[in-house]
Amino acid sequence: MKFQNPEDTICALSTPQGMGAIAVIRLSGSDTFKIINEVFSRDITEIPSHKVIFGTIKDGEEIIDEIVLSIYRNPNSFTGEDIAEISCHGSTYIQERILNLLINKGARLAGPGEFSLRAFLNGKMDLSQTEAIADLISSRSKAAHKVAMNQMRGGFSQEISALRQELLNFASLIELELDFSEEDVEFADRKELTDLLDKIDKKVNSLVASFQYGNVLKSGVPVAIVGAPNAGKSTLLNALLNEDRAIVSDIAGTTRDTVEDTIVLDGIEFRFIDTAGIRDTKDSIETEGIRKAFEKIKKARIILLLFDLEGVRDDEIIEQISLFEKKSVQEDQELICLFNKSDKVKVDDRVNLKDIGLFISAKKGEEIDDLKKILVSRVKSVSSYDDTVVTNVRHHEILKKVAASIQKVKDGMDQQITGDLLAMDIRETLNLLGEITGEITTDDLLGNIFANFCIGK
Ligand SMILES: Nc1nc2c(ncn2[C@@H]2O[C@H](COP(=O)(O)OP(=O)(O)OP(=O)(O)O)[C@@H](O)[C@H]2O)c(=O)[nH]1
Ligand SMILES: [Mg+2]
Repeated sequence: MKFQNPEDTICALSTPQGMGAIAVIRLSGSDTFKIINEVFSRDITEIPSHKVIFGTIKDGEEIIDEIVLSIYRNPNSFTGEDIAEISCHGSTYIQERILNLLINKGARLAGPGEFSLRAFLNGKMDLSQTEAIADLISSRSKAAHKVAMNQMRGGFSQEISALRQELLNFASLIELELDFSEEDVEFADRKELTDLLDKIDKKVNSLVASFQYGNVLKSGVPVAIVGAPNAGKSTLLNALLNEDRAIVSDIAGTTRDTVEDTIVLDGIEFRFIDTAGIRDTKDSIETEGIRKAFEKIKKARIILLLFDLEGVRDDEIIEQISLFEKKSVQEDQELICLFNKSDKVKVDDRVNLKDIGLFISAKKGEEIDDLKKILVSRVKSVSSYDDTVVTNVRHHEILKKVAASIQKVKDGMDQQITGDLLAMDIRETLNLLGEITGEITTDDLLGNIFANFCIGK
């Protein structure tokens, strides 16, 4: 991606598209105040930073709106540049008129994430903090909010930067040795370097592992509801969501496509996926539904395997569970067995099932609260969102490379490779760590990151 001129003064709507009570239009760059002075009813030249003033926006003699203007003078602003924020009435017509007016006076419409890009380029935030803004904006649960907030406030960056700094000190010492190569001196204590590498290795591996948890916190924990036709999967989905989301009927094969919806339990977002009942069928649409069901099972973090207690013996159920576990449950997935329609049978007789799952009545809503508690505890048992967790795919990919690169350095030490080769391998690790925080960047990297931002941020 080619960046547009960073010298331009940019403008964009920073509130959502469409009508609202108020809309905010943001302007950033060196011509900000000059442009504002041409369209605003008051001269703002003498108005200090961080002040809010009332006035009108005018196109020639025509008053477009009564607005409130917020002024931030560089370098004390989000982007580090002069910024003005126009809070106008949220009519789409007014928004359009004001934006057009600003563009006519010399501003340019901002690209996606261009305000954040400038904040990064002007040293207001590092790259991972800037990325956290996008996560913060899209957070929908307490957990997602908390990890994004921690990352935005620099918790994650500080850990990475601290590791990088320590390693950098070592790299410098080793490179210094190279300057004295004739004299056979060792400035960098190899034992200390090994300890440091072990420490970084441990930290990086725990961060890599935290992604599995971090990723579900951010995008919701996918929970697939599976089982034979008529087991009550759709009834269970409806009970969990507390609404009539999926069609329920006593006809086997009612659900053909997958039906998904989310709820937040104890601060964590869960995405439930109701699937087509699994059975042998000649119906081509149903077959496609079953194929989709298996696809969803593969991607789920938690699988709810549902059985109809009525008319099926315990040993049959147990056999089916073990078959399903072998065939369809991966190592990183959790399986929860549910025995449904407990209102229709004598549960006390089903002693063999007692310890391997939960008796529920989806229809009567019985034990659904217990199920919710189990779901939360299964997610929380993995980690806590108070720790630093990696939620960003890019960071995860880089950290995996860092782990491999550290291993290479360690191997090199074991094989007592020469200082110059060691220094090169350490440089590689340093560069990778630097890519997370943005100490090392390329236009391509920045282009990819900011292309996913919304315009106006
Ligand atoms: N008595 C009783 N009936 C239930 C219970 N749960 C579901 N049912 C009934 O079982 C039938 C099938 O329910 P569904 O939720 O449509 O079953 P499903 O697993 O989604 O079925 P398919 O979509 O065909 O795979 C309906 O008549 C439900 O009312 C329960 O806990 N108790
Ligand atoms: Mg169904």
